[in-house]
Amino acid sequence: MAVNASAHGICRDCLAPAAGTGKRCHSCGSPRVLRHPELEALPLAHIDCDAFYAAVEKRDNPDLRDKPVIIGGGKRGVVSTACYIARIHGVRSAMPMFKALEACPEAIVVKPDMEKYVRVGRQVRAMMEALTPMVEPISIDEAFLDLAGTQKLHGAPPAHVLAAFARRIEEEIGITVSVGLSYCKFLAKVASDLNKPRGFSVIGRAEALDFLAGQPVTTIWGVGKAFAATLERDGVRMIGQLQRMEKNDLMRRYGTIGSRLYHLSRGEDERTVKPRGEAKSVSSETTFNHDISAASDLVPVLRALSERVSARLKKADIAGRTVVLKLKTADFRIRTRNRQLADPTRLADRIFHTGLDMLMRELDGTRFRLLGVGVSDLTDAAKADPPDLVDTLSHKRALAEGAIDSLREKFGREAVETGYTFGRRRAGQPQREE
Ligand code: TTP
Ligand code: MG
Ligand code: MG
Repeated sequence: MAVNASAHGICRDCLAPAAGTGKRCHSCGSPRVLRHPELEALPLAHIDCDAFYAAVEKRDNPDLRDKPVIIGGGKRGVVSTACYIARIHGVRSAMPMFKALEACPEAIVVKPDMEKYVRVGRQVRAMMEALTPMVEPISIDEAFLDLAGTQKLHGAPPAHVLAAFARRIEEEIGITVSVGLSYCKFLAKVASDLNKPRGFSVIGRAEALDFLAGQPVTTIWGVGKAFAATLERDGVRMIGQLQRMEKNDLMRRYGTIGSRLYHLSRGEDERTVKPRGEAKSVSSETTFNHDISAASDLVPVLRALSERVSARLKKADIAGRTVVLKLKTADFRIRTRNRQLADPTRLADRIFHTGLDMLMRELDGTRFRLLGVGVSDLTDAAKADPPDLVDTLSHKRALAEGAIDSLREKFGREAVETGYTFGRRRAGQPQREE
């Protein structure tokens, strides 16, 4: 969305430029006006969703909206997240559930639905990647974005693009985010935390030193409780104190982290935003409870693993051109075999049959402790499995796989089993993926 550039200000509700100094937006009257002298010069953002799991659950169940909500329970019996209403009562992430309920007895506890949160996290990320390819995901609900050089593309400076983004996340996904904008990663991250939820904080170059001086040392990335205690013993509690220390002195006292303290305390952070590298391969493997050597034991496992790989390829909308088989013998020797296909695939059937052909050549009574299969030479799914190259049989199978996938989506993985995996679920359960 193109947003009109303005002098140092924007309304975060209606996105109108906010010139002047008035407290409210002169277009819509909103008090959520963002102003900063460096607003149009700063490119580096950190975006973090607010009370992420809880926000997703509130979105999906409006009855929860005005209530204190805690996501957690399950095996570990701790709080994953608390909504901001529950936080008023002192509930925090990682708190034992019984303590949380002592603090806030009226809280509604919701079991986490990780699949859903991963899905929503991906949607948020996809919307970030529509702004710039320079997105570095940090966790399920946060990422750094470097918007330098995108002004021409967006017809607006980064701050305006980010305000429009935050609004769009609310409208289209139904949760809220907080944005931190600065000139480096360290301060962008610090900024995004300053006025959560629905925050948008800016730390400019001109104010960085003063701002940091008033912050505790724990604000610095990598300074946890233990190291903060060490610093405290040396009489250092605030970043301002670090700013007055010599680099040599800091390094002599604290080693390499001393150099980090020196630079970060002065707002110097050279780290760049690194988009997560494309995956080089998609594979799935399993280690057996007992070493096995018979085709009748290995083949169903290969089938299950091939389906797992195929499902992941389909989900990511990618395909692979080379099928890779991996075996580990009972005496821990690894064998890998590769075969290149005429064209990339994402079909379980093609992965399985290619893998099977390679597997059969390895079966000579050797006992194996691990079997894996995968694809490499990843490409866009658009080029995969051209119908004219796939023979009639596998074309039919492709259609059947599509049908099976949609049945599985409806009824779950266990509902639809192919002949090969039927009854072999335990042996074929993939354990590790990479
Ligand atoms: P955070 O971004 O750290 O927290 P949050 O989004 O819940 O709240 P905030 O508004 O302060 O950002 O973590 C993102 C999600 O990760 C969170 O919703 C739940 C999960 N999580 C845990 O499961 N355990 C934890 O201890 C933390 C910190 C997070
Ligand atoms: Mg968060
Ligand atoms: Mg987070």
